[in-house]
Amino acid sequence: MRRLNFEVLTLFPGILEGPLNESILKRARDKGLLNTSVRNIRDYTEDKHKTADDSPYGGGAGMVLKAGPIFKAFEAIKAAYPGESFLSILLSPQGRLFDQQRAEELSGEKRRIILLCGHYEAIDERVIDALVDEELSIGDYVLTGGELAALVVIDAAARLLPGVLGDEESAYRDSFGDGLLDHPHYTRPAEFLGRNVPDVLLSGNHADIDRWRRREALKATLIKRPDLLATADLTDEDRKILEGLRQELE
Ligand code: 4GX
Repeated sequence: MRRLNFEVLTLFPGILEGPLNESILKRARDKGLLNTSVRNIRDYTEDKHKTADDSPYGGGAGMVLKAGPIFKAFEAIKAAYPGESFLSILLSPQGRLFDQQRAEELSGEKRRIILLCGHYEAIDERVIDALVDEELSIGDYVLTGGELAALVVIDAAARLLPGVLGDEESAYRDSFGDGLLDHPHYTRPAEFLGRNVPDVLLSGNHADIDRWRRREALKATLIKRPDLLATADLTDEDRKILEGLRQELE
């Protein structure tokens, strides 16, 4: 059985709690497919004020997450799983962009994955040098902390584990698997606000429906995210359809 093990290090464990205890992630945890442990970095401070951050050397505004407590937390994790190996990831806007390919790779990861969440502006560089294997960013924008990014990584990787999605849900697993955007979807009623469901979807002809969906996926990708076509899994037939769509859209 494939299984994912995450250790999350954060100053705000409560941010992770809700999302890990709802819906598909909750079910994956209950089934033993996803194992998550969330540790508070503050528990690894050693002074009486439980100081996790400090002002930056060289001056300037903002606070820097101290190295000491994070080193202690890593030691505690390693001591809790003797003989195991770990992959440590820092969530940061300086990281490589997280994408579906990295999600797929992580979903097959055998090592226990440590997700380090910085709050405040920064983290002491010696943590990155000595403890961090990889920096990942979930996008080119600035969050208040790494916790939401850690949840994104856990969510995207966990849903790719066999058994996490039910049969109904797993049909959607491949919607990005070929690198294309999804085709449009419709459900009852057949007419809504004067707009009709495309006839082909009511036809019962599954070959026609598959062709329509593929064409719509290609069309959506061509219009909304043409950059994805460079790396998408395309057949010769797909390329012909795209040529036709480009003509039509001119
Ligand atoms: N994708 N942030 C991390 C604090 C911080 C700064 C530098 C380590 C180094 C983000 C993102 C993100 C905001 C999380 C700054 N920690 N994380 N935080 N975008 O914006 O992952």
